[in-house]
Amino acid sequence: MAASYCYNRRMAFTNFETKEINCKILYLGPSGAGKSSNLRAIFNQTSPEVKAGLLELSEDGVGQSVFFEFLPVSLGFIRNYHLKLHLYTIPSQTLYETVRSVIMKGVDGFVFVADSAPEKLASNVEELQLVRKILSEEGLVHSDMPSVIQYNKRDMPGAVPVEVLRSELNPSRHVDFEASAKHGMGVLESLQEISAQVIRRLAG
Ligand SMILES: Nc1nc2c(ncn2[C@@H]2O[C@H](COP(=O)(O)OP(=O)(O)OP(=O)(O)O)[C@@H](O)[C@H]2O)c(=O)[nH]1
Ligand SMILES: [Mg+2]
Repeated sequence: MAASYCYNRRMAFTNFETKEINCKILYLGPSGAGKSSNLRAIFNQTSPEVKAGLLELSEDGVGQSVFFEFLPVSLGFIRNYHLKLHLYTIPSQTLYETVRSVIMKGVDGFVFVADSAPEKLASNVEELQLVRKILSEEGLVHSDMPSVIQYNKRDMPGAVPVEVLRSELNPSRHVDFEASAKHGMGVLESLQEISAQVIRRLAG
């Protein structure tokens, strides 16, 4: 039987039979930075037609993510094709390196969620370096990919100034946003931007 789907880095995963274009977007960042809170805020803020359902594979549905979380979001139709975003979070523990490398496969773009707490500055930097290392193992380079850097927990007293976070984490000036995922702020902006970048890549 002839293959009815196609995957390459420019086209995401296109299934010609079901007329779907599936884009995979990862929410990455150090432990506790607010990756799950982003997905939860998207789930809460989008309309029932857009959200398909949040699959949380954590021990008890709250707290530290044990495995991964998955939220499919429909972006509507482009020339008869259903454009779907698949949002994933992965916990940062190295224990799940195998899971992480499987989920990394075929990534179209990512949102790096940084924690604005001063004591998390070093883990943000380390985690971003790790993300770049894993991407390079997949033959990918951060600067060539759709990406957003999100400075989360801006509501916290004592949050590291954005200029400091920017100089530590984003000297190349990828698109970045301030956010407070817990309060749903900056979350949809980050999602819209990463979606727009992925769509531009598909169209280009
Ligand atoms: N003050 C504040 N707290 C936040 C914000 N975002 C997340 N949190 C809190 O930070 C804690 C961790 O948030 P999660 O969303 O579970 O973080 P995570 O990145 O998914 O963590 P792991 O899955 O363990 O890697 C929770 O208690 C959240 O309520 C924020 O914007 N402001
Ligand atoms: Mg989590």
